[in-house]
Amino acid sequence: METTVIVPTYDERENIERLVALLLELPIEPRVIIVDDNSPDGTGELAERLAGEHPGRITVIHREGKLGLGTAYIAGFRQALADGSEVIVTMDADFSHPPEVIPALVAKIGEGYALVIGSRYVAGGRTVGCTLDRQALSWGANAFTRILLGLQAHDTTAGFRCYRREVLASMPLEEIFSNGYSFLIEMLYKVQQRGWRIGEVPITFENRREGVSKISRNEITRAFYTVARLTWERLRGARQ
Ligand SMILES: Nc1nc2c(ncn2[C@@H]2O[C@H](COP(=O)(O)OP(=O)(O)OP(=O)(O)O)[C@@H](O)[C@H]2O)c(=O)[nH]1
Ligand SMILES: [Mg+2]
Repeated sequence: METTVIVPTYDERENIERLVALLLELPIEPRVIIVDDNSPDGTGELAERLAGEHPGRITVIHREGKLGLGTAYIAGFRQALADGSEVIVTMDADFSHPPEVIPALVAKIGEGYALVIGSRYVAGGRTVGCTLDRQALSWGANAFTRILLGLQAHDTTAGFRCYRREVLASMPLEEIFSNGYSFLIEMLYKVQQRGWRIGEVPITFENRREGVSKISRNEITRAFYTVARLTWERLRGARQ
């Protein structure tokens, strides 16, 4: 299956070259789309150089400034759909998401799943290198989100995902206005609501080693608002 891996980047100079090399070596021979938001550290120029070295395998989308992770995914989705990709993977550039798991995610799509999550919170999944309070925050946010929204997946904020083309083509991408973690939660909620089959594959999530975090406290607060908004939508839907 024609597979594309979307990697949003903001200041990932230390990571992107090594990550792209690993992706291009995968047996499933994916194409790569890098969505760079004019990173001050020159990640965009480095990505262009890599694209030049691997003609036809890497596309770089440059946006004028830091517009957020959600719209970066959407820009990547549109490009991958236009390119005719059948399977679309999203992952972080910072090696938190192990590239060697991608073939297993894609294989599960082949088994009939519409969305497959690289998951910390199923048997065999784990997190390494994170402080205990960050782990507790992530675990708590997941439990809270799952219960309120009735989500079946266990890792609801994971950015390591694999979508079947039809799922993305059927989603009202322009209506999803939340960003960052909120985008991931809203997307998962909408995919489940539409009755698509969702699977999970365990991963070892490693905390970022190079570069700095771009996810702010503000983003976490916004995710709570998104869960509240979707819960409200869900309750209203149930009453009608
Ligand atoms: N294009 C684009 N990419 C972004 C933006 N914000 C974050 N990213 C990228 O999205 C991925 C996830 O961001 P991270 O900073 O790793 O977020 P996180 O994993 O929650 O936090 P840490 O791992 O602690 O840094 C990385 O590849 C970032 O470079 C953005 O506004 N635009
Ligand atoms: Mg990260």
